[in-house]
Amino acid sequence: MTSPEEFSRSGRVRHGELKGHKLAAEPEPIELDWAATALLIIDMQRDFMEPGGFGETLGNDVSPARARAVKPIAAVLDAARDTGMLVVHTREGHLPDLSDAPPAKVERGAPSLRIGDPGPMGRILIRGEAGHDIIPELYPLDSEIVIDKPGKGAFYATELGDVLQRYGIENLLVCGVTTEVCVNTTVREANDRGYRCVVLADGCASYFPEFHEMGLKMIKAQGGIFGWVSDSAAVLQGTFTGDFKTLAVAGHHDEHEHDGDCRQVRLSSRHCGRRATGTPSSASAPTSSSTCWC
Ligand code: TIU
Repeated sequence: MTSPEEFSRSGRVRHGELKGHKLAAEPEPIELDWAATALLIIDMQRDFMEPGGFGETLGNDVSPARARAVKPIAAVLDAARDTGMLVVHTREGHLPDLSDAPPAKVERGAPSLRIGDPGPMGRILIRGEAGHDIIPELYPLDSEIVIDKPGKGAFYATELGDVLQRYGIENLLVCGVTTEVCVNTTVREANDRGYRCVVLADGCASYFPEFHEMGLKMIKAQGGIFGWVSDSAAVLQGTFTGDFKTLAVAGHHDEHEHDGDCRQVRLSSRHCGRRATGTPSSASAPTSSSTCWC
């Protein structure tokens, strides 16, 4: 078994792998320690991507954002799973009693349906409702971490900081929706906490194309004031191909012993995902002794 503390030492993606390789990015290429890097997918929920959800009730046409971001994220997610990179999904949403939803947020604007109102995918932006869940194309594996967040930033009132620290994560590949709201807020929070953030331009989307462009510019301006901007092709070509992938997968088999309960999914995770309580859900970080993180 590999504990979270051992993650960066014994995972399939090893420290120093691809040393000297620089990921193409703006404002300048960046060398990352891939064993200390996590893929962070922000709020790819039905509530933001499908008609009848929170995004649409705010007055937005949600279909262009979905058309834009899903495929690039899916490609990087697939590669991250193959190489054993830590994958973290987030979901914005609130408790059914709205005790974690500030009135200032619930009352703002003039949406057709407010947070907590019943909609076609269940109550708008409420945990446990169909609309709150992640879209099928990017659905988390049981072994992946899902962070439920009440705010726009993924660090506010969540366990994300603790989880990343336990796994020795220093760098974040960030994608999701929307570029200027939850992606930007999270990147700013992460930057202040010392993480190197590389935002995947084609893996992000906004309901407003101009905000998407400006949201990315704000991150990479002034020498990368909040982080770097790259894209899915650069990540895939630069990091998940050739010797790196071969070494990574071989390394995994060398050192990983499965017991009868372990269900490794298509070589997709450094941890096997056996979890006593089942589904990907709130607070599914590996804090429980009932969770197998071998
Ligand atoms: N409205 C909008 O652009 N975004 C949000 O409300 N949440 C996220 O960005 N996830």
